[in-house]
Amino acid sequence: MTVRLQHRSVRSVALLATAAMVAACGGRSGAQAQGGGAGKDVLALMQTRGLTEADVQAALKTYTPTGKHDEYYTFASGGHGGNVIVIGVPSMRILKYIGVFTPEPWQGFGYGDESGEVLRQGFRGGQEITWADTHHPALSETAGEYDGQFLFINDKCNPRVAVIDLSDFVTKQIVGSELIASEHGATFVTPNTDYVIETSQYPAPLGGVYADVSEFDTKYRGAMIFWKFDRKQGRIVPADSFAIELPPYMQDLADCGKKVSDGWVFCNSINTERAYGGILEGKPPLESGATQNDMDYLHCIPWRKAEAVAKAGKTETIAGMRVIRMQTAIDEGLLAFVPQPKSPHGCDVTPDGTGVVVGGKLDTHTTVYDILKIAEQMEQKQYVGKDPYGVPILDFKKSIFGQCEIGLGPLHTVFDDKGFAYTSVFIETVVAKWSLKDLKVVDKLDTHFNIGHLVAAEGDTVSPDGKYLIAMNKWALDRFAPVGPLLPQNFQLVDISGEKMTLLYDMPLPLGEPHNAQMVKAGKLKPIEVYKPIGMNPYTHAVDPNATIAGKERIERKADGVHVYMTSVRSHFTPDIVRVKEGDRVFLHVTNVEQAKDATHGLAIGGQNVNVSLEPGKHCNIEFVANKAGVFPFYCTEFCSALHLEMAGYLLVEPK
Ligand code: CUK
Ligand code: CUA
Repeated sequence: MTVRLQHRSVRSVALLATAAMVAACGGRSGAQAQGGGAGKDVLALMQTRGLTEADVQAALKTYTPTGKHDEYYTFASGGHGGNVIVIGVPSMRILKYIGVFTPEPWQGFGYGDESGEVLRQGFRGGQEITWADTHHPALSETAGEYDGQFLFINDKCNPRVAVIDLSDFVTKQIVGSELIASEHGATFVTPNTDYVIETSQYPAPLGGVYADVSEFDTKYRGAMIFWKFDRKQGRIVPADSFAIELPPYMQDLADCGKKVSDGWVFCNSINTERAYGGILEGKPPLESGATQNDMDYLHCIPWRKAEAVAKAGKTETIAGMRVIRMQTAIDEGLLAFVPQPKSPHGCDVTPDGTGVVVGGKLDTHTTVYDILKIAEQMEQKQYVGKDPYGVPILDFKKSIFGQCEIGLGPLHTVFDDKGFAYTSVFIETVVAKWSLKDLKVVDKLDTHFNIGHLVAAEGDTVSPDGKYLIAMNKWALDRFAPVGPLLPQNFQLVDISGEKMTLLYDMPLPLGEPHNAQMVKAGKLKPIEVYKPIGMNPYTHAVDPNATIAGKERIERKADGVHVYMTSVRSHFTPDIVRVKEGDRVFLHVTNVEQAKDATHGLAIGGQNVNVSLEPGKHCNIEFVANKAGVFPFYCTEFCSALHLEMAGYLLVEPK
């Protein structure tokens, strides 16, 4: 296909290209003259490749020359890939995959050392689980601003929450409670990251016990868990965490109040009909049972009050979790509902903290709830009714700012620095930009194709940046070269700095449906370059008691097995011959004694499913049973030096 450019357009492109070349040359002598020639080359290139002026502008806005870093990090959930993907913006270059709930071979995550312990923390009821359906990553916040220290992410399928330390981009902890059987409204943090919120989705009897689904109304329940976060330790403290029991609706998404609404948390819900399917038992399918009501309920919870109630001991312990029972929550004024139109989705608090925006999958509006009005009515107990469980209901009209007529199927909303909101509209497949002041749509941008979440630069904090937005679309259909029936997802980078949104870049994401992401200023993160001092264990944040000092390498036979104290340095392991007997338990205490930034080694042992990553200064403890006699070469997996292939040794397992 040839693209014919209008004369005027050709000239302006030439000018644009020239300007870009001149700028790129940094005004060095001769740049002007070179620029003219380059402009002509650029034009020829455009014509050969069939690029428009808009294409070139988009390219210039995203292209990041070698050696230049991106302005933002985006942390995207890997969906049912169970991991986190780190992406640079505006280049949309993938910077890292972080293994979270799923083993990640490149990082040696889950292949023999303590990282396996982290994965094991996430097993449920003795069941080994090595995948997850990650949905909503949340960056830690201080006073409602991202502080660049931690990232949390949830698993919808096996209700769990993971803690990732952004000093080394490593998953440090997984917590889960058998109080609930699935979740969705996670992870969302309070403005100072006191708590990480996790809310159930599909109701089930609390605590993992059995009750037939016919007892749905009486025995099935939902719950919101408040995981206490200890920032100093960088860990969630389950013993200090608590939950609130909720009616058996499908609690969906949550968000915490901020500024004027600090101390509140909101959660939308679906299926207040309490349908539970039963197609072969003569009942309507779940989806039609769950869409009978015109209104579901926004859950409004003053969490600071709830925290005080939990501290006062008005809880019952279920599956090891302190639970504020539903009746206590009602009696203490911890829970009220406001009606929400038609299969609501999304729950996003505005940057100033006065409103919470909710979409509706079968609605054409976004509704902006007025948090202060809600708080006031709850304070004065101005209720218009009760749900079947006695939870008070507020008047819809008296609880909202208003509604924005937006298009069919609004989902999620993020914000910019100029008072605009951006909502993903699923059925219409657009991003709708609308004014928070007068609730009017000012622009729409087509996405390719089914948009789910969207993320804007610092777009869910108290001070969004504007600039960039990524539409996270499910299934790319025709945007990329075909790769078989399972389609990649499509992240579309959008420039939101001007009045009109402009599409800049399509990035295929060959992983699970990614749901949500967070976009943070790159400068806020201060990752370490090497582990210091030598012998640091990333999982204890301390020099490991078994750290091996260069020159003190040794092999010791102890009561529990053979302990090998090993070091790695370019280009050898010491010791490089390890002799054990068939059936021995083997402990490898390996320290990478290097401190140069790129001196990473890996240690892989044939036949043992052992593969660890040894970043400079890192120590790890590997444990396995040598249950098969034979000769097992081990070697370094990182091309660390010219003699990397020679960085190897033998594990000799002598027959009994
Ligand atoms: S849900 Cu995925 S598009 Cu899990 Cu946040 Cu709305
Ligand atoms: Cu060390 Cu290759």
